[in-house]
Amino acid sequence: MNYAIANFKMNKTSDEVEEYVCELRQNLKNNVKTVICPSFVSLERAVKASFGSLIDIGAQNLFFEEKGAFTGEISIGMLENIGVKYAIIGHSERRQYFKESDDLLLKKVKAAANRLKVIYCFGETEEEKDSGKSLEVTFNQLNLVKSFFEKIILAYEPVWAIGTGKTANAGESFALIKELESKLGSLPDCLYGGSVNHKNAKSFIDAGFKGVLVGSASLDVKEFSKIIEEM
Ligand code: G2H
Repeated sequence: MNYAIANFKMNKTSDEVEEYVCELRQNLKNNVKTVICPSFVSLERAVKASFGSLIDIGAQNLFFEEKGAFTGEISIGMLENIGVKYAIIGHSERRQYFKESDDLLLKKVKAAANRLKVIYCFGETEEEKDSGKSLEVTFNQLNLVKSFFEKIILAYEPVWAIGTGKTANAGESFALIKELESKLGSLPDCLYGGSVNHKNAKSFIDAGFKGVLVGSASLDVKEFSKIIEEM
């Protein structure tokens, strides 16, 4: 089963998310696990709109504590309670703009792995790639969560390819995944993310990725439906 996961980032109101899910549910494929990750405030309506369809709903982030004085944070229990099934952890935008550290990401994965399906993102920056550090950086990012490999899925998102229109070469990217697999023993299902659209989605599946994590191109329901169709 391949995955098509939409990461809306900070886009779309709840009305727009509901309308999107209602349209998308007409255009699904049995062999593609489709997950929509809207903002926190739209999650509950997205779950309701997806009810009885093949779509699952995911959060873009979470906090590792269950409750308490953590102003502005959302717990796993709160997500479970409204029917959220997936959560993205470690997206490069969280690492870069919100300074999420390895220590924090590990706590999040540890807290969520038994309760939600975690999509753990990893990938090197352009600078790291240019200095020949892709393998070292991505190995360290994965090694951090190695003990949770049986419970999570991965998304390789080279930072230089995110929202830039520069797509990584599918074959070269999967070669890196193979190297990581041989260094780490085994790897969970790994998706590709970074400027995916309906024209390039299939190349990542053909190369060996188990699906795609789509940002900008997922915002248009017709384009995201075409991506699903291509897989
Ligand atoms: C990478 C991706 C989705 P985009 O962040 O997670 O976004 O497809 O816009 O590069």
